[in-house]
Amino acid sequence: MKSNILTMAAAICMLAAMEGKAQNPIIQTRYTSDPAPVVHGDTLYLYTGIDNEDGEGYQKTFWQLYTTTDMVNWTDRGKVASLEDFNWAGDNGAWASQVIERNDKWYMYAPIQLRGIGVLVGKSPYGPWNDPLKRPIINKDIYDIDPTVFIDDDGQAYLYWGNNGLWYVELTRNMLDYNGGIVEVPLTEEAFGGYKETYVDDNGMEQTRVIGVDCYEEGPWVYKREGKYYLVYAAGGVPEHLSYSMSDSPAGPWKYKGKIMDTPEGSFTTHPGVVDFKGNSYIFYHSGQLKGGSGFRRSVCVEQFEYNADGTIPEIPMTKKGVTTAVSHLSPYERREAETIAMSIGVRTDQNEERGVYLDSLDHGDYVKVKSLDFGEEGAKNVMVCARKKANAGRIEVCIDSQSNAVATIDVSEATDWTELTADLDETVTGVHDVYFRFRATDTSNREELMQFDYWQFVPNATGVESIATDRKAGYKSGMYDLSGRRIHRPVKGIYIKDGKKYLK
Ligand code: FUB
Repeated sequence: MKSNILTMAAAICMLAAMEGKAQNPIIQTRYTSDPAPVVHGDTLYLYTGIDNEDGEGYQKTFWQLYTTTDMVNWTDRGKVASLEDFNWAGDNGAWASQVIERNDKWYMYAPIQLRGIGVLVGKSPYGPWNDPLKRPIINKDIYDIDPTVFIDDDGQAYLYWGNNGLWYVELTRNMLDYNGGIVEVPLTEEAFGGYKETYVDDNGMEQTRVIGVDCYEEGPWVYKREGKYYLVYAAGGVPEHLSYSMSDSPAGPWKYKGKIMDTPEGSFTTHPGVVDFKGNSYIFYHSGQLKGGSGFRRSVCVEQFEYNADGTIPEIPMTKKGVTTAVSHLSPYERREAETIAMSIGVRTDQNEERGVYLDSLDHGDYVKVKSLDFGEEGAKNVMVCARKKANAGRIEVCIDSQSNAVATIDVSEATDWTELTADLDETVTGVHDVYFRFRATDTSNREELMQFDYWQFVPNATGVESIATDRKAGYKSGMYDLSGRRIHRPVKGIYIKDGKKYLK
């Protein structure tokens, strides 16, 4: 049985598909929240919190990583860190984290709600992580959440955080301690457009109200751009919107600059992450707009924007369209993970030690879209998928630009274990195209799951590339070969045809 998120995601995505090119929310396979983007080299790493699919309230136990090189296709890298990485954490409270790289080490500042902010150190953006302190780096009170970390041009690193208040420390060079004490940032009208005041209402109940036009709430995101310091944050009390302040120094004083974005659809919180990547500026946030979503089941969205000439940030509309233009093209001739997705319907990801992350819960009618693949001038001649059958016999249709334009069909019904299966394309595909992988049942009255899908790769039509198969009959092949005929990755298992009979190897 498909879970809520999937059938409902299907509905919203259908709508999106009808609209043409909708990309928000950018992840459709689960509820993601509290986006923390970090750019390193050619890649944007997006750390997210994961919201529970059932029930109300936050049940948050791990963080999930997604990566992109083009801003339209997101590769699910799986559970990147969890409460289990801290021996002092409980079994809930993996709230909004942020990750930063320094001297080839990666630091994840992660709040464990009610227990303080921890810091994990990893050798790569994927971990594995170590908790060298074995205790929180910050543990002042219950408001120690939402850390944001930033390294200034002079090498001084700062950690800011806070709900219902904003604090910062100057981190030591090893990023694991701080000099001086915790500094509280005054929540003045000048700095944040207003402040919250507590009062007792006519029924004797304690309430809060905003004095002024705006106020800081939580979720700070601090960065420097062209000599100016920016502090973007969730503002206004609940429901939250995004606002920002600027300063000439990381220590302030901050000057309120206005609202950036409205309260997101379906969520009483929002949470910013702002980066420049490949010449463009992007703001990440979360909303409750994935079907089945709510204030406790949020989904990460992104919008592109341009700074005003004076460095201020314009008001940025939230759109369903999101970012639809790829900043670079993926090559279809490299092995691609099936969990590299621009848009999907009905699809889940799962992971294990042996395979890493793979697509699961694939039913008749589900699909994955991958955007802007560059097939080049020579084009592709065939395509390989690595999949395995689950309960129901089915096939993968590989379509170009539209779901009604299948150029190859791959039968997965005999792949009882992970198998590389190849099919020739009905036509040579050249130039830049979107690719759909459609999952179809042989018997559509059987509603059981069809298959799992791990990776795929096209083979170019270039001179010298004969085939990717040990046996080319009937389109069942295994192994991938480079121009000199050398195998470039090991087949998991192949179906071979000899004397008209199929053999599993
Ligand atoms: O995800 C839990 C909390 O919701 C975060 O810490 C806040 O920023 C809000 O997004």
